[in-house]
Formats: sequence, structure tokens, C-alpha cells
Amino acid sequence: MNKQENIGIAGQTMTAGGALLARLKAVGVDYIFANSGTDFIPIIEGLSEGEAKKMDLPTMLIMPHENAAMGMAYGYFLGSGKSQAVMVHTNVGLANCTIGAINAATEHVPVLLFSGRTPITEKDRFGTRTIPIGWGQEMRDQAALVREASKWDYELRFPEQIYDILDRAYAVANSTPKGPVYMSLPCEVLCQPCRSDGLDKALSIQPAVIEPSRSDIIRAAEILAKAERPVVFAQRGAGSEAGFATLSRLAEEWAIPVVQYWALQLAVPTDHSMAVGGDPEPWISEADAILVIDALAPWSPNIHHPRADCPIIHMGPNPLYSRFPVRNFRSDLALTGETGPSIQALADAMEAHHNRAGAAITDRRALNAERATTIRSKTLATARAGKDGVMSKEWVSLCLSEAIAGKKASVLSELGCPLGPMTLHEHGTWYQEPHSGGLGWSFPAALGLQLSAPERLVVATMGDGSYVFANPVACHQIAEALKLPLLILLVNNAEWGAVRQSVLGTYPNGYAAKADAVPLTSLEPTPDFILVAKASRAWTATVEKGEDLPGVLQAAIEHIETKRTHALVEIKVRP
Ligand SMILES: Cc1ncc(C[n+]2csc(CCOP(=O)(O)OP(=O)(O)O)c2C)c(N)n1
Ligand SMILES: [Mg+2]
Repeated sequence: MNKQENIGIAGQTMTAGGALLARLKAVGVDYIFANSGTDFIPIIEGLSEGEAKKMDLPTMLIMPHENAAMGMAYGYFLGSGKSQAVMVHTNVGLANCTIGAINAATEHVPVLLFSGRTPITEKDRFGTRTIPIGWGQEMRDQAALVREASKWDYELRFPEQIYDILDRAYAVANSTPKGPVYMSLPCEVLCQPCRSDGLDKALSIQPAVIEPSRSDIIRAAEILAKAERPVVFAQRGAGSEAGFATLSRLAEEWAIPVVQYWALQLAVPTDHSMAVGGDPEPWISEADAILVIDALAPWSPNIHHPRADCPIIHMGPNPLYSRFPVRNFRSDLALTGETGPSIQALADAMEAHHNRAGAAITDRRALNAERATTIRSKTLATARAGKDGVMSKEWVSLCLSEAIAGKKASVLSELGCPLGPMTLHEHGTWYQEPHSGGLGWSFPAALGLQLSAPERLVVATMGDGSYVFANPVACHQIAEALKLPLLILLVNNAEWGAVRQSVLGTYPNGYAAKADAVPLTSLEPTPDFILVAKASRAWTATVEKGEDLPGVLQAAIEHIETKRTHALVEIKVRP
């Protein structure tokens, strides 16, 4: 029997578009965040066929904008550790996914991204072009739109490839370092019949998950144990709940301060005795050993300077961040592997060094704890002072932190609430926007996180600019349609403050600084954002006075807990 006869002809068949969906479910994809188009003919037909045949399929969710689809897949992974799929319309849908792909690639978030490819043929074949768009959406190299952000890309050529190629896509995306993969799906291929038995067989290619070598771990442990002033720089948390607990214990036992500079996730509790905030100074210039945990830019080399004789260890899924052309932080030792298990291995290796009970470490612990307390007290005092007049973002953080105390909550921030004034104790309680800075992330990522963890109180905080970038009408529609009871804090300063501050930072006495207003940074006249949220029947409130905020946050949370619909609080903050 030749191969062609083996496929579909003998035995049961179905539309390849439906087979693709069934195979995705079998490899572990529960949700497809989808924005459909004319190229979806075989996907939609296949979905209905699969349902009629009672096949096990992923849940397809309608995404009114592709950026929301990418953000939700990102957030779902944050909440569950499971990669999901995004399926969009040809080159144009893919173009709207590009920022999401850049964000996911930078932050090692695995997403299976699919888009249709306009039919290749012009006539005489099932699924061929029928309308002018079929010509207008053709590209010489569609995958090039996201290739820089993809670990792997491929165009499906034959329907029977569905059996193997999806396994490969899933395994590559979930291998260390994780990241997005892209596959284009020509319409004619998905329109062909395809064998439908065996679609539910187990994943045939397991992801390659890396751990650091034992000898490198032993070397790293020696360096840290011997050091008099070791410091940890952590940026993407501690990898897992276990990693978080282990790093917290390690930092305490060995009296090692933990700097969380531009932290995307929490690595130790904010009020841990060794948590010294986000400023690399004075720690970096004092250090005689540095462990960098999963940090793309652990400090700013233009400002911060480790000692020439200070060994620097980088740990993480891709400790040298090899995707980026320029990133020249000195690395004397690199520990490649998933962060949680790497921290665990390091902590185990440090057990071999018994000097931690010594007087030197006891003194170091007391000294560092005192310094940590001073830093934290200052941060909290500054936040409290931000209550008066037009309130500060730091005051909003402090109030939010108090409002969610004792609840199972996660806070996302995209130029929203800063981490400093918050009191958070667990892994998974804090997420900041990706360092690729593709704005419009917080709202959809929070929707995805909420979908993965329905019982959690998920709080999406963001600047007014970031809210607009998120396509808020689409995001509110999703929140209502999927009954995702988010709390959204829109921290409104009526400007792109980060841009203005960057100009003033580089040209403190320049023309822009002396001008009446820094050009290209104002968002006046500010829209009535409340009406945008109300359009999708969100609970809403506006807060202008710092003293009113705690009460409004409490009311919003009460609404979420009792009515289970989403809420938006617009908070007017200082520029
Ligand atoms: C997609 C995208 N476009 C533009 C930028 C450039 N950018 C960086 S910060 C920023 C302003 C963000 O404004 P907002 O969310 O209101 O926060 P604020 O700076 O006012 O605190 C802009 C436009 C970006 N990072 N991403
Ligand atoms: Mg703003």
C-alpha cells in the first residue's frame, strides 16, 4: 500500500482542519484563542465536524483582537505553566500578533501560533481562491513577520503531516528555553481529507528540558559560600513555588541580599529580611560574588559597576539571552536550566559548606536585615506621602496591597502599580510587563491568567497609555463574554509619563525640559474611560482623592467576589 492510500482513503477520514484541532487537544492544548477569517473555512467546518463526531477538541475562544489572543495565551501560561494556541487570519491577523510574539519570545513564554495562508491556487482545486483577498493577502514569506520572535516555524504542506508536526511544534515551544513557535496553514491543505484514527495518541516528542551540570553547580556553590558579600540579582522570579521557597530559605540562611531590579516576577517576599528593593546600589559595588537569576539586563552597565574581581554567575533558561545581538554582562559561570530546579540544585550544593552557622554570617544577616528594613521603611513612607494632593502611583500600590491582603491574588502591572510599596509573600503574586515593552499586555494577560485560575483575584494595573494600547473595547468584550471577573486599575496621568521622564533623564536641561510641555507625551484630552468599560457593563468607579481609594477598592473587590463580573477603577494620579 503506498502512502497516499494509507491516508484517509482506507478507514475513517475528516477535514484536515478538524484533525488539526483534535491533535492539538491531544498534545496538551486546552484553549485556542482564535480570530477567524475567510481562511478559516476548513477550521470552522472541521470544528463542527469534530463536535458532531464527539471528538475531544480544545475550547475555541473568540478573540475580537489578535493582541488580546496573544496576551491571553501569555497570561494563561503564567497562571498554569501550560502553553496554549493562538489561531489567526493569514498575514494580516499575524501582523497583529507580532507584538505579542515579541513579548512572548523575550520572556520565554511558549505559545503555539498559527495563521492561515491564503490559498496558493487560483482555480480548479478544492479550497482555492474565490475573492480578491485571496490574492491581496499573499506574501513571499509570511513567516518572516514573526520569525525573529519564533523558535521554529513551518508551513504545513500535506494533511497527514498533522500527526507529527504538531508534536514537534509543541515540543520545541516547551523545550528550554521556552518560547513561541509559528506555523502557517494553507487553506487547500486544511480542506483535504485526512485520516482521523490515532489523532488522540500521546505526544510523540517530549520537550527537552535542561538542568545545569553538577560540576558547574558545585563551582557556583563554592563561589557563593566563600564570598563575604554575596548578592543575588533576580528579575524573573524563582521559577516555581518550590524555587521561591528555596531561594527565600537560601537567602535567609546564607544572609544574601536579593536585589529585584525591574522585577517581572517576585523571587522572594517583598518583606523578606534579605529583600533589599530594586536599586542595584550599593549592593553591586560592594559585592564580591554575584548570582544573577534569569535577568535579561540585571543592572544598567552605564550606571552600575561590579568590582573587577567579583565573580559573576548567571543562572536561567538562557542565561546569556542568546537571541539578543548586544548583551555583554560579564559571565564567569553560566548555569543553564529551568530556574526552579537550578535554584534547588544550588541550595543542595551549598549544604556541603557548613560555615553558614559561623559568626561572620550571623553578623552579615543582622546587618543586611537592618539595611533591608531601612530601605523598606523609606519606600513605605514615600508611598504614604503620595496620598496627598493628586495621588502618586506608589500610594495606589500601597492601597491595593492592603486591599488584597490575605486573599489569593495576582497583580499585573504595566506602568501601573509599582512593586516597591506592596507586601506580597508568594510566587505568582506579581507580574510586570515584558522587557520587550510591547505595550497593551497587562489587560489581556490578566484575562488569560484569570481564565487559568478562576478562583484567584486577578488585578490588572496599567497606565492610561497602556490601556489604550490593549484595545480596551476588545478586552472588555472578552471579560464580559467569558465572565472573567478581573479588577482593572487604570492609573491615569493623562500622558505617556515614561516617555517624558526618559527625555528629561537624558536632557535634564535641554530644550524639551524648558518648553511649556514636553512634546509628544500628552494624552489630553483624556477620554472618558469609564464609558469604555461601561460599554461592556463593567462595574466602574473614578477616584481623584487619595483618601477615597481604600474604600473604592474594597467596594470593587466586594462586587467581584459577590457578583463575579469585572470592574474598572480609574484612578487619577500625578504626572
Ligand atoms: C507598542 C508600544 N508602542 C509604544 C511604546 C513606547 N512607550 C513606552 S512607555 C510609553 C508610555 C506609556 O504610557 P502609560 O501606560 O500611560 O504609562 P505612564 O508612562 O504614563 O506611566 C510608550 C508610549 C511601547 N513601549 N510599546
Ligand atoms: Mg500615562
